[in-house]
Amino acid sequence: MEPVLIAFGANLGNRQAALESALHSLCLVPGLRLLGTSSLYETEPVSPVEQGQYLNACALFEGTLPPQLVMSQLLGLEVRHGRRREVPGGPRTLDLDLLLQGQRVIATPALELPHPRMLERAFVMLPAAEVAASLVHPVTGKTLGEMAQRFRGASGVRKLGAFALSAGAS
Ligand code: PH2
Ligand code: MG
Ligand code: MG
Repeated sequence: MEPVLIAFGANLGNRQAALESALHSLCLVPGLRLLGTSSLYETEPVSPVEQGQYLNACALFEGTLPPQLVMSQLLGLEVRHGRRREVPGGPRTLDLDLLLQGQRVIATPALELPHPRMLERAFVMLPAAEVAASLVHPVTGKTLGEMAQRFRGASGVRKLGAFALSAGAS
């Protein structure tokens, strides 16, 4: 068993429904077990492409699934939720990023672990630290709680309510 930390984002369509539906689907994947979720956050887009506000959140699982199979689950769910990769960095119906899986460090074209941009992003680090403060980043050797400190009070990231499984999610 190892911790598997996943970031969720959406800024097109029914954002909350997409995030909750993806969370529900991930809970049904054999080899993944949900340990907890962050709050939902509404965040300003960080992109050169003009677009609407995102909903972001993180969920912590424990799992026995190899990271390549976690990634293929995430990509499949993005497609099922109507993700089109038209504009790089453009708006999206669902974005699922594998941030960390245990202490694995991987650099292949298909998969990078830890996620290469996670440490720069308040919209990732604040929810990540909320659900997994004691996880150690395998490259910096610091906990997510420590590394999220610099984003406390950051503008453009607003905590909303709970990110949880709701009855109608599919
Ligand atoms: N994702 C991006 C680019 N910019 N900005 C916010 N606020 N939230 C995101 O999830 C996001 C972004 C590319 O994955
Ligand atoms: Mg992303
Ligand atoms: Mg992504």
